[in-house]
Amino acid sequence: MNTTPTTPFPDRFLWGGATAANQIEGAYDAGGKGLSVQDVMPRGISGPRTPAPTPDNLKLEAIDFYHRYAEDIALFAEMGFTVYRFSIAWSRIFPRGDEDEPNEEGLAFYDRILDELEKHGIEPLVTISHYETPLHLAETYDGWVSRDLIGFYERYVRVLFTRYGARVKYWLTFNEINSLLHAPFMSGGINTPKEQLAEQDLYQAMHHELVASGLATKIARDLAPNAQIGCMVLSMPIYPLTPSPADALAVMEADHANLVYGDVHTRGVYPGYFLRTLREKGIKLQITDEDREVLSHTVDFVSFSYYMSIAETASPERSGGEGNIMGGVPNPTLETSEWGWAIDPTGLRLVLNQFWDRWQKPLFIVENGLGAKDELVEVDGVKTVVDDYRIAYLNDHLVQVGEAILDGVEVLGYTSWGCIDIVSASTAQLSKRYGFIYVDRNDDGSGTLARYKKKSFDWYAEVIRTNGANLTA
Ligand code: BGP
Repeated sequence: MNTTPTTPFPDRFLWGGATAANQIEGAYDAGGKGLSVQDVMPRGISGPRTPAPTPDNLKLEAIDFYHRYAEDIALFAEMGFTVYRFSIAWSRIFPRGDEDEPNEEGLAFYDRILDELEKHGIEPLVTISHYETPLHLAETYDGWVSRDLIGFYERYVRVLFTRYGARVKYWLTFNEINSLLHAPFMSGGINTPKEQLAEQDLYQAMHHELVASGLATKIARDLAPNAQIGCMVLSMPIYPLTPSPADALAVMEADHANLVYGDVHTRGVYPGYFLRTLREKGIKLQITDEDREVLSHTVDFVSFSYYMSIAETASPERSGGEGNIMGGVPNPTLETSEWGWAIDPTGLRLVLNQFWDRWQKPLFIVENGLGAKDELVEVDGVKTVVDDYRIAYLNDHLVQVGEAILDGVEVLGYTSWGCIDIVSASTAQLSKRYGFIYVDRNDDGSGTLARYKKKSFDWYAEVIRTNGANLTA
């Protein structure tokens, strides 16, 4: 009698974790790296930019992955990772962003990362641009408002595919491309202050990024023929605050604002509802015939981040949103994390079904996790964190991924966000910890940078070893 425990996860399901260069590497000016927008955002998305890097910006050193990557990747391998998502810092490769030739020291650093991953049999999943636009491009060209950025991005992508195309099977063009309108400086390197930014320029920047993403997909067919190119969006199921048709309409309109990016990446054209938005805003996008041809190069898969769901209402007294970047109103039926993010595992099943039904493209969950205040303790003389709350959060969300797979959704893999403690994006804190591995560094910059396995480290290793059979509904 077959005693192997059953699991909905397919045999080749990829299990791992995700990070981003600006949140993990540190060494912000080493190896020829130029400044990125992150180096002048000491308080993350929620704070002002500074004229130059300031010592209170934890990202300048982060957790020093730049020097400790071999130790950290060995820990990922000990958990049994079969995939690891990381970003390449654009300003390590092109320090100013508009040079003709790349920085060899930067390229060599990512060669070393790929060597370590290869040594452990871990598949690399590379984000080409993860909120890390070179600062020079922001300050000189106003970031993606300028059509010149398409050419700079193309040059960057050609270098990456030529150098790494044979070693990297999975590429993501832009991290959470749909956050652009909400976080223009962090997401699009747009230097003009948000309150002074004309909508015409903002939507033109969106168009430039979508064209650049399509161009990366088109180029990959020649330079990296064995690679799969994915888009990456921030997912956020939206529920009507009341069953009123007005709230249902508010949900449809909020959903459209998020889904248009995935629609363009998978269908290759702007949907009618988006053209209506442009008409009603009086925006006339500058779109060339070449742009239209480039947009027709659709992605191979859709990847996304999932943390929370939100509610939406048409009523004028709607309160401010709690979302990590997007708007919406708090959902009174859901508990929230210590940072106010709604905890909704069912929402992950809903968004997997919505994306699959809408786009019929394989899906990849490339961010999901719980940011929490962890306490380092000693258990049997060993330093650790008893993070049962994180195990419960991840277990409940992974159970819902299994439900979606049983619903017929094709899911390629799952990389938990912040598989090791790193600097948060929205607040630039280290105290908002996501990892299976605790890093001894605090918000005031103190700490030894030592790594300690949390209780969730062994739990996740068992999830991977059993391919999800140890999850409890
Ligand atoms: C997403 C970003 C990630 C990560 C995540 C968690 O928007 O793509 O880079 O930071 O948010 O958010 P935070 O780090 O603010 O907790």
